[in-house]
Amino acid sequence: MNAPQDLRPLVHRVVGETPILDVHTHLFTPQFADLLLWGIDELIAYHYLVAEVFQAAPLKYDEFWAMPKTEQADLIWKQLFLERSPLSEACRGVLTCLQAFGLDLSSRNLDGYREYFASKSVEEHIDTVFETANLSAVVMTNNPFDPDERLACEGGLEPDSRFLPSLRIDPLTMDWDGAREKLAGWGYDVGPEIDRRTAAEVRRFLSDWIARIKPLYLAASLAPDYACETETPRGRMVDRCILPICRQYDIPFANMIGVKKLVNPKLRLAGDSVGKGDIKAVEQYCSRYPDNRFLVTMLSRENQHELCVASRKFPNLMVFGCWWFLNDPSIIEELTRERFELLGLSVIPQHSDARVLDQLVYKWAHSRRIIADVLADKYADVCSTGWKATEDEIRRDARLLFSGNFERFVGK
Ligand code: RAT
Ligand code: ZN
Repeated sequence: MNAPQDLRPLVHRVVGETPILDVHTHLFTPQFADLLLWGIDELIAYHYLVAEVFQAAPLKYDEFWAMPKTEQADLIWKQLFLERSPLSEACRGVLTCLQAFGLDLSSRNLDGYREYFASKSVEEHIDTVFETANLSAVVMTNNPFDPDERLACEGGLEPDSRFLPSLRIDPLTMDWDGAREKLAGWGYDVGPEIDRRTAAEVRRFLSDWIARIKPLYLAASLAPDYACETETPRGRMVDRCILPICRQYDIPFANMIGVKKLVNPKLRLAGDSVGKGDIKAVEQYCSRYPDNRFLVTMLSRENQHELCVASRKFPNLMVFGCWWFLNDPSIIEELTRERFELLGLSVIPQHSDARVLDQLVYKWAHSRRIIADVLADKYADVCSTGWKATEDEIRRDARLLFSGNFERFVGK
């Protein structure tokens, strides 16, 4: 009997060589100027690390937020990198980036690292990062409720093949009263109830923004109690505004389910938490609206198995990413294995959620390695039956995972 093929080195090479289309980030084209975060201070003052520094040291919220970014970074560097070892995934990510840029980690010299970034232009750095992480494109999170973003793209988006748009509409599903005030201020005739007239005006607002930025999908993050309901403001919003517009423009609705916003508001962006969602919501939306397509990620680890099962039932459901608190090696490995076993290659295994350009480098280096390892195990399992996987087939499979499934699902 022939020995099974040892495909591990080949799978790692192929996964490394396959360009990635990153389906969810918080990055922006240079058109958005300062909204595109990059460089060492942004990397260190990332909100994942802000939460960690408040755990490690007795700090006062007001004092921390009053500091300029460089001082916040100095403090986090001292507390999380010098006074204890940087073992968390978010800390390790900073080190992976510095290493990839050829900096000497043994120096631990933050000012020396700052000099490297100060010598770069943003355009040059975008090229370096895309090349290092081997990315074809990233999807932005374009939020029309954010005043700075509105300003930056009022006249439309300059097309940029590396930064693709998505329309993010959380206030419509999470805070109708707040959203209504803004819509009214922009000239939409909306009332407190989502009745026929208000729903038509919300659809007009969404149409205007779809025309302006041409998003690949509409997206909302949703609370753990998200349910398929028709009589609550959120339910009416989805049923009467979001899903009809998605059908009209033939784009998916991305559901990011399970976030508990601001359980500690003093931590600001770092103050959100996780709650278990109800898979029934996903099943019912997919079943009641067969002409809509749903990209779904859930934040709670406890939801992952049932989400895979739901995806087996509904071709209009595509699971994506290991979101936020799930974007840690042990959990990525577990989820990736579970997904390949239940869904084969019909999944988008990861997105980066990068908020800082440089994070593309570490988030993808770490995830690529794990995904390649799990894939290699799965090829080994099938090859032990006598099935032979060729390099071309492995390349084809990697393309599906890292861009093809998404492109097909969004219809591009
Ligand atoms: O991962 C994050 O950075 C979170 O703060 C959120 O942005 C989350 O990913 C989201 O898109 O709501
Ligand atoms: Zn995000």
